Amino acid sequence: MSAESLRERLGEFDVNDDGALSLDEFAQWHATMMRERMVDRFQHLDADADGSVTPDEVDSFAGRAGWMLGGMRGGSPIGGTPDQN
Ligand SMILES: [Ca+2]
Ligand SMILES: [Ca+2]
Repeated sequence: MSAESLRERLGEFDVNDDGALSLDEFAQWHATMMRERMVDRFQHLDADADGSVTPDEVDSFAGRAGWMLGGMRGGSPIGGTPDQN
């Protein structure tokens, strides 16, 4: 995302049009950006795009990307002692 499009988006969330974002305005902007990222992540997880993420889809995504698992595979316990060889 370029700085220019960020500036444009800032304008969208500048509700009282004073040229700057108050905390409330920024919170709205931030929530929107987070939501976009969250939706993006959801769509990555939702392999068959049916609008719901099943445990199998999570497993398969984790297997593909090592997402949130630190790339662990097989029987390694999640959250166990770090294994850095
Ligand atoms: Ca404002
Ligand atoms: Ca699905």
